[in-house]
Amino acid sequence: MNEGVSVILPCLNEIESVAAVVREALHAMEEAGVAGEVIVVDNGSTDGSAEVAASAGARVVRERRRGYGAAYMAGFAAAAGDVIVMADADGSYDFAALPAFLDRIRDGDQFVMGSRFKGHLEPGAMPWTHRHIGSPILSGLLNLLYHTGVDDAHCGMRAFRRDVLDDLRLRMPGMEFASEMVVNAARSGLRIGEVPVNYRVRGGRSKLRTIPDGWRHLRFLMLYSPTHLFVVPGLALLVIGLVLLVALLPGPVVVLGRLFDIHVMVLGALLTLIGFQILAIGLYAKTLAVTLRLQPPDRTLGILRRVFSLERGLVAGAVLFMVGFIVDFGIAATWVASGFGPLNEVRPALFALVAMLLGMQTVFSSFFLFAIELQVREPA
Ligand SMILES: Nc1nc2c(ncn2[C@@H]2O[C@H](COP(=O)(O)OP(=O)(O)O)[C@@H](O)[C@H]2O)c(=O)[nH]1
Ligand SMILES: [Mg+2]
Repeated sequence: MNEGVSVILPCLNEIESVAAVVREALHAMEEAGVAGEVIVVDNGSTDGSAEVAASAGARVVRERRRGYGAAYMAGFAAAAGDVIVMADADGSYDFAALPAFLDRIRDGDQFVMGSRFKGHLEPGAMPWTHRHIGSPILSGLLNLLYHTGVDDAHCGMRAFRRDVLDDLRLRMPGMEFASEMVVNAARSGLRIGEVPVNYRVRGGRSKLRTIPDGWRHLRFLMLYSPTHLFVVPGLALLVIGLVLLVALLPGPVVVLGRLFDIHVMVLGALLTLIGFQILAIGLYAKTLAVTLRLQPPDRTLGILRRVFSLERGLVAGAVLFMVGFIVDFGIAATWVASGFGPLNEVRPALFALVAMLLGMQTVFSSFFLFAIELQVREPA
């Protein structure tokens, strides 16, 4: 390969390993016959890691913002190479895999992931809870939601061509940066390759905090897909709620010998309203994400754009509201006609309440959706 390679190592208090890793990376590049540099990105080491890394031959970059993602973003900005290789500064990744990464890139892969599960996993290198609980759950969810096809989504050894940086849209400052990169590579339709890497017991202490960092990954995966976070659960609750509400409107229902009555209808009203709220937030989120070009248009948005217009929303909302209003008006009229006698019209009253609320929500949600579409989009 005649292009330069930049190996980037984020480093937070890795004095035990960083110098050896820098030398290992330089040696691997030499063996592979490629020119390049090793950049160590430090943002707050207090153990002298930066100085040691520099003496071992690395270029040290300092970043003010804390975090694994922030460190990498600073490293990418400083990199001179056309190909960027990422790895930890803790001695855990075996640079024997470097030529395989470069081969994949040469073959046209735009983003290459390491896989520790396909390489040799040294006993004790990965805590049991990460290997058998955290990693399968987070990798599984990532692939379920974003179809990346990557087998070890949290492997820290990766490579890509610098010219795909814009497609990767990297923003996340913490450990969730690792997920962001894979999700965006898949979303941008990059050609993703995979290479086995050996994973060894690290020197020093891990900076990954299982619960807070696991949560940051999970939070990222949820936030990044409004369809799964809002639209699907919202629609499900809305449908269940509406079925209960409508089925119980005429009167109690007996199913399998059990009597379902007004309380279940109240539950139906609750689910309907909750479901509608969640769905509406999902549609705003989806529209915003696509309008701001944070994600490409997808099927959910396609359907929304075909079905929705401000005018249709306003008419539908007004009709719903009027239905509720007429039902309530009827109840009031009966009451007046009976000389303000006893009244027990809870079922239709509940139905009317839900219809009016949904009607109002539909009207104002429609204005809001329309405002996002119209005002947030960049001028052509
Ligand atoms: N500069 C910098 N490096 C970090 C930070 N957090 C972790 N790192 C480095 O990122 C790499 C991955 O972190 P590590 O603790 O090994 O996590 P693990 O591999 O998931 O156990 C290591 O080289 C760390 O020193 C940070 O906040 N700033
Ligand atoms: Mg590590």
